[in-house]
Amino acid sequence: MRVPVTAYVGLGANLGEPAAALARACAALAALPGTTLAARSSLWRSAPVDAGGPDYLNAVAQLRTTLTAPALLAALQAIEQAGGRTRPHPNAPRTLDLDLLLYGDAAIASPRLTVPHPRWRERAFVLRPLQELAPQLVGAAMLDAVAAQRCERA
Ligand code: PH2
Ligand code: MG
Ligand code: MG
Repeated sequence: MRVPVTAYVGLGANLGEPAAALARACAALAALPGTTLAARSSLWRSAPVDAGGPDYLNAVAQLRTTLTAPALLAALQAIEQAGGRTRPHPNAPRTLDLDLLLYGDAAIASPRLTVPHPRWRERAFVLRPLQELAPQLVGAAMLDAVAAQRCERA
């Protein structure tokens, strides 16, 4: 048996019904094999970063999982597909985006997967919900650096 790993997943949506999409995605995460949904952040409303379109709803989920990181990534992509995700161009508005932010203390750089997520420290819509679940991972200086990004509890 593999030992469970604590992983953090960023959830986002800015098309369709974002709150419903995020709720369904959390249920799908909780139903993954070998996985429990340990905690879920509040919903945060955020201005699009490096992108256009409507405001996003964002959240972070904390998982305990025996899935490998590549298996978890594949599962996240399958949940995105089930949520109607299309990929017309990078950073296009989306009905559901699930990003693997952290997988234990693993550092992975493969063609398909980079963990920790390369931009997790730069984004208020990741740091603020993550701070609710794992304050030890989000220092005050990190939050100061993203203070100009509009991001408020929904
Ligand atoms: N996701 C992006 C690009 N920009 N902006 C916000 N506020 N929230 C997101 O989830 C987001 C974004 C690419 O995945
Ligand atoms: Mg993303
Ligand atoms: Mg993504």
